[in-house]
Amino acid sequence: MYRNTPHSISLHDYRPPEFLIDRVDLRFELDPERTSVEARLRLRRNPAATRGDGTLRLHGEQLDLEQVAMDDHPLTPTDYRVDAESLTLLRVPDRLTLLTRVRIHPNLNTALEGLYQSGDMLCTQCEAEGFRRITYFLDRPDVMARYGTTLVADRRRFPVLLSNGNRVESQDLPDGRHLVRWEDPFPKPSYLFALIAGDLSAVEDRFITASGREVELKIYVEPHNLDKCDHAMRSLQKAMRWDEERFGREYDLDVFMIVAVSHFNMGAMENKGLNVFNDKYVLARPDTATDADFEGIEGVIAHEYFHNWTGNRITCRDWFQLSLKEGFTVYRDQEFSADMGSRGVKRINDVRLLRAHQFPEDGGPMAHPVRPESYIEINNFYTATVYQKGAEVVRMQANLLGPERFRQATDLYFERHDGQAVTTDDFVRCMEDASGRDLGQFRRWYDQAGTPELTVAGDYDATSGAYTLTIRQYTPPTPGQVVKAPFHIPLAIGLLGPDGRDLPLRLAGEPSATAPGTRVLELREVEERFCFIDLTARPVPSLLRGFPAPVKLRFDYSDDDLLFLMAHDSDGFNRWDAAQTLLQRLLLGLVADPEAGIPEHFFDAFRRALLDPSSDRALLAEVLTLPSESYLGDQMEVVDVDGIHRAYMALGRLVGERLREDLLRVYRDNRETGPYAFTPEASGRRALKNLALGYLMRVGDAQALQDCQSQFAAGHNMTDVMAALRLLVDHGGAEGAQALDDFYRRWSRESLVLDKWFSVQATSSRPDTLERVRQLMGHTDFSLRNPNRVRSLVGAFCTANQVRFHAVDGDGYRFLADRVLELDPLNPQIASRLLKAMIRWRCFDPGRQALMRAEIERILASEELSNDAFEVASKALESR
Ligand code: 7MK
Ligand code: ZN
Repeated sequence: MYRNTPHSISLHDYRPPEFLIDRVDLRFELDPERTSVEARLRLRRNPAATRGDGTLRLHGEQLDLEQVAMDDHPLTPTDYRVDAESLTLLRVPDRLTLLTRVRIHPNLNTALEGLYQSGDMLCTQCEAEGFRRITYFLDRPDVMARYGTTLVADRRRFPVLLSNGNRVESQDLPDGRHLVRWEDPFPKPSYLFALIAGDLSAVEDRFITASGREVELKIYVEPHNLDKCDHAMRSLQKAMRWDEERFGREYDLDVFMIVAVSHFNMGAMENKGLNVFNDKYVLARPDTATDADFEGIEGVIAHEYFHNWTGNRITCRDWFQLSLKEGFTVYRDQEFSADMGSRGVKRINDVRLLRAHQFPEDGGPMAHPVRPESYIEINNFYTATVYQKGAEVVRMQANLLGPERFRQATDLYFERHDGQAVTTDDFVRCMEDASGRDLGQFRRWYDQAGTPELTVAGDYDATSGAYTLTIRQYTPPTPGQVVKAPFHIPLAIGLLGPDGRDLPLRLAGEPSATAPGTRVLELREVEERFCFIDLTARPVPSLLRGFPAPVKLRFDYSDDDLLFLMAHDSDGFNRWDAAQTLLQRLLLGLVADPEAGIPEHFFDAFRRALLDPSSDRALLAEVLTLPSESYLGDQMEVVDVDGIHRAYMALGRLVGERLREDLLRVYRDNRETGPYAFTPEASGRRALKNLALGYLMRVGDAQALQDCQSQFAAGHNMTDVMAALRLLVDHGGAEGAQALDDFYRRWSRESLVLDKWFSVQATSSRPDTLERVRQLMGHTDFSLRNPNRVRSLVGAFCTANQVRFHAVDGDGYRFLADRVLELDPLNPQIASRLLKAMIRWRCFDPGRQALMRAEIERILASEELSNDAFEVASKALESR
């Protein structure tokens, strides 16, 4: 062992809190160097808890304790104990008022947890366990209290003082200070507390709720960003309306505030009435933000807003239940975005993300169930499994129940549990109670880790006209869970006839067929058979339509089957999936044999798709996008880093060469004409055009280069500028350098745009990229203290540049380990996230394995490693 193994926390050890807190009154005297926090807690013994040893232990970290008083009597150090993590009162009555005063130091808080300084403002981040860095408290989500918060600060430096709830008082004080008091009428767990102090301006609007109440909406930003808030405000209003219509959820306070901050560990935070955002998910103007940024903002604004009901009004009993609020809220934001844009394209992108991040996580050393069993550091469990797979698990229940029943079930959930801290099991029980369905076996999705593999075989018997599907499910072992019980899996399928149309479906034993289209089969056993009858020819099965469950599918399709599905499947998702399977097959074929030819029918299909006048451009762009190099790696027994890169480049170039004329036409026909609009139609046009330009640039002809340069120079919008810049940087030479220079000169004062400048260089596949990244670490605009900047340079290089990060000499690994060791003392959350880039080290060849292992060991050997990084590094090395 390298260091004392930190304590691991288990779900089975959950006990209700011995004390409850009914009310908290906080008084902050704010100052970046030393802030004083006075807390008055009204506590009482929890009647539902078993009695402990008579002591009261409050969480608290990095607090300078100045005063403790119980029921207005000052305590002396013999009445309590203080250690690095807690304050323990030795003898306490059944009811008490506890007063503490502590000092904290926001300017020294580089971890960005608790109260910290971001630029000239002060802000908080308390989820999951940051509140204990602000004051002594029962910092656990099942302790819900009413909060009153008084903020005192210098009026000139901090004219705006915000906290949760409603502003109930504001007054000037002597010495240039002022005071603002906030009162939050809704009981909440401490992780939802927030405060903001700064010199901020607000964009204001309003919303009239379904029942006719007026809500004030405010987005607070630094004054120079006031012109980048329109899209966020419109997104918020859309989200509020949608939640009323789709889920019957109305907003409940008179004001809803969003604040954009530039130093933030995550995307955003749903603090009651005062959402705090990474400014990346607020600020957008057509010339500064891409379509992907606009989409991200709409989705994240909605996500945080939706938490008001799924998270805040109803919260988690403990952090093992994180997916109760996150899985459900992600499902809700996915559905919202599907309704705002193109449902089909949204589903494709969500599944792409799930496959790219969650599947590998589920197959790696940190695999965990949607409801984890144990953790060392909860911050390591804000994962693709809890979020994205959690959303899939909610989606499966919504699909199993159908829209009406699901709505009844969520109504029941909101009514039954309003104001409570509950579990994922409580959620499923509402699904059962409202529908009368038994979800006993379904619950395994919450407690078994791993991605089930469905192996499907189809057998057509021409004499009887029967087509039998045999389906086996198998879930590989995951750490600590070797044997898996079978899952309850909804499987939406259709059968295509020789003309490409859906066939009527009739299972043996059924009196008649269902109408042509999709049917949902429900799997429960390890192996099941479904025999379809009345078929006059061998059908082509369209399996997993719309991706009904987070599983992997194995079916022995021929190339012709895939081309057929790609052309005819009535399910848009499966048309895309067939194309991706085919592309993956071609690419892996090229990896195995670089001389393998590409069959002519592939180019024909590609061309037909490209020229189909009826097709939706956004969907088409998805169909014609090659699977990423890292995704291809995930499909191999041993990742062939360089082989994949060669194949990827070769196929891209071939497509460019063989379809040059058609691509050129598509490029020209879809160029920007009017002003920028963020609509599915317009962004689909841009996606397709830029995809075409990408293929053309691979060919390396002068025409494409010229088009690319003009697109960059025209600067219609950031989507087109970034697409061109990326291609020019990959092209290299004087053109690439010039574009980077121009871009820097134009945008060096817009921090979010500058992040793009860093990341476009970090993700270039040019051979000298790591050298360039190292240089950029020393750039005056680089800082390890800004998480967005770290992600845009270091994160982008290590997670979105497989061929360069995994360089055979191990230089990428050394670079990452050095950054992790440098960052860990400053910001363990960011360090630990970066470190996850090496967690799948066992998927590579022995040489790379040894190099990565050595770097992980070097990190683990560090004396002062955080729990965050320790957990990831030690789990990475655990024997299988
Ligand atoms: C999203 C928690 C927060 C990872 C992804 C988010 C976080 C981490 C936003 C922070 C959130 N509650 O709303 O889920
Ligand atoms: Zn969330």
